[in-house]
Amino acid sequence: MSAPIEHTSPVPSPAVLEPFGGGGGRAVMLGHVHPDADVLGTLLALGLALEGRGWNVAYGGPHPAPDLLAFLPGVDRYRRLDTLGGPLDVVVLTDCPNPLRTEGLIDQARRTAKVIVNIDHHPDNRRYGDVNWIDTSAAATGEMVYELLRALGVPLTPAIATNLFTAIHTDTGSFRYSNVTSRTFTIAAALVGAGARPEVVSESLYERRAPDALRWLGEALTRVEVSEDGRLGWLALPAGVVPERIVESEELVNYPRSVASVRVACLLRERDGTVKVSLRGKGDVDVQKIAAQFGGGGHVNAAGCTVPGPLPEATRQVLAAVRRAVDRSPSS
Ligand SMILES: [Mn+2]
Repeated sequence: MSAPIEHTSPVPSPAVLEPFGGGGGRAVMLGHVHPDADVLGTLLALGLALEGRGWNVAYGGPHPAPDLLAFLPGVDRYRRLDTLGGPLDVVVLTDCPNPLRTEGLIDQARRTAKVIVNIDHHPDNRRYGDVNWIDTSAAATGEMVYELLRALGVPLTPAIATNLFTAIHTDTGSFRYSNVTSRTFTIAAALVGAGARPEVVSESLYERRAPDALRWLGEALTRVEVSEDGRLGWLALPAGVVPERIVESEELVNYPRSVASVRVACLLRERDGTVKVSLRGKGDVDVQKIAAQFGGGGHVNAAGCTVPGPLPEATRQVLAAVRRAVDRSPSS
C-alpha cells in the first residue's frame, strides 16, 4: 500500500475492511509485550473469524499469553514468536500504541507483509500501520473488533463472543470505569446473546486464586499509603516482598484507587533496578499526561510508565508529578 490510511470513528470504513476482503490469505495476529485480555481477546476473535472465512492465521508475539487467560478460546494457538515467517498478506496489531512494544517483530512484518493493520483505542497511538483505525471513544479494542466483525458479516461464535466479552470486561474494570458507554453495554449484550457467559468469564478472571494468594495480598496491602489530604493513594512494592505471580495476577493498583477521597492511585513495583508504575484516575485528572512525563502512556484514567530505581527515589518523583496534576485539577 502507498499512503497510510487513518480512520477514527467507531464504525470501520471500507478502507479498514479492505485488507480482510477477498478469498482469504495468510495472516499473523501480532501481540505486544505482556499481552493482556484486550490484546489477546481481540487478536483471537479476529483470527478465528478470518479462519472461518478460509484464512490461514498464526497468533503470537514477544511473550506468551499469561496463565490467567488460559480460558480464552483458542489461546493455546498463541505462541511466543522469534520470527513471523512469510510472505504474509496481513499482519494485525490490536491495542498496541507503540510498535516498539513488539520487540522488533514489527520490522519483520514491514518486510514480509503486504499490509499492516493497526487497530487501537489509545490516544497516543503512533499510527505505524498501513491502515490505522484509532477510535479513542472505544472503552476497549474489543468494541472495535466487534464492529469490524459485524461490518465483515462474520457470524459470532461462542468462542469469538467470549474473547471479545473478556476484552471489554477487563478494559472497563468489569464495566465500572468512566470509559463505559451505552455502546459498551449494547455490544456486551450482543456478545452474551452470541454465547459469552459472564459468570464463566468473571470466575475465570477473579476466582482462581492460589491458596496462599490472600495472605500475600494482605502482605502487599499493609504497604498502601494515602496522602494527608486523602487525594493521592499509592502502593510502593520493593522487589521480592511479594512473589511475582501474585503481583501479576492481582490488580493491586485498584486498592488505593478504592479509597473514596483518592483522585489518583499509583502502584510502583521495583524489579531488576527499575520501577514499573501504574496510574489510575477517576475522571478528573488525566493520568496519561503524568505517565507521558516519564516516557509512558495509556488512557485518561489508566496509564503506566517505567522509571529508574531505586524505589524510594522513583516514588518521590512520581508522587511529585501526581501531586502537581491533582493540585491543578479543577474539581479537587
Ligand atoms: Mn485496551
